[in-house]
Amino acid sequence: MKMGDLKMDLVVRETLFNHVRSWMLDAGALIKDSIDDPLTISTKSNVNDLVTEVDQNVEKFFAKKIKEHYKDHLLLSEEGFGDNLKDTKGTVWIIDPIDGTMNFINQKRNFAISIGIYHEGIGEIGFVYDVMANNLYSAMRDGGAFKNDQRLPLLNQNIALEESIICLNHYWLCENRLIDEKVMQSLVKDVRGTRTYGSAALEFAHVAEGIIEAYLTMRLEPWDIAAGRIIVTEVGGKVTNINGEEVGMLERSSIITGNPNVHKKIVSEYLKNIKK
Ligand code: 2AM
Ligand code: CA
Repeated sequence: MKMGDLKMDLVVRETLFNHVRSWMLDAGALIKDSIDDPLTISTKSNVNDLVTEVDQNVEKFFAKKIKEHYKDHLLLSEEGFGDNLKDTKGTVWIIDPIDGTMNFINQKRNFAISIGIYHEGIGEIGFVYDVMANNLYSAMRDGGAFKNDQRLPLLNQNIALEESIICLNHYWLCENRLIDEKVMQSLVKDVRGTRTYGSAALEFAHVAEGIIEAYLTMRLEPWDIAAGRIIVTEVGGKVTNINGEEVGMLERSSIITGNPNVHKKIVSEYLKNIKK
């Protein structure tokens, strides 16, 4: 294989981008139309790990579109209608049909459809759709990131940790098996404020938009971050595990994403000694 083959053809990519954008809006309209209908809720790994028929139907909607229009593409997705991937070869759609399922069920808002498209392991296209707010975040590699039709500026490099808002799940401030909660508590004391939105994809989008400076969490699946990392990267943000190392496209990992200097400071001054 020649080096050039690793990158997706620009015309192919733009057509693909427009297809995904239009299907994303169609899927969002289907969700909005049925938002007040009664839900069938099931649990997965534990009582708070939830899935509904809507999660499954949105994933099936995209699986069908991919089969119809992009037969040679592969699908890695949360709810079981995708392919069994062994490596990062080819063109892979990584889909979370509803990221923030608990919000979807309890709040009927603050959830997103998340789609990242990778070609030979390189992130090419990312979409995060905040369905109820009707905000579509998107990016193409080296093409910048957008919120709806507005290009997002590069992140401010000079913001200090003390002026920052960071997002994290409050669970990590409680005594737990994985990390030292005292380090997390000192981080929370040092920043300007904390938030928890409960949708990793949206938290990535908010980092890209520059309305929060960082988001960190201890366990994420590939579909939680696939789209968001492409969007954050396009505005100069960082995405690593809590040791500051790159995370592979198929890995389940801890994650910190953020403004470059805030990310650097949190990794080097707080997360270095956080593992139990
Ligand atoms: P989900 O709604 O698609 O399950 C909530 O803090 C965020 O973490 C959401 O993006 C949620 O995705 C994700 N999440 C929840 N439980 C998880 C788990 N056990 N492993 C990985 N990600 C999880
Ligand atoms: Ca999900």
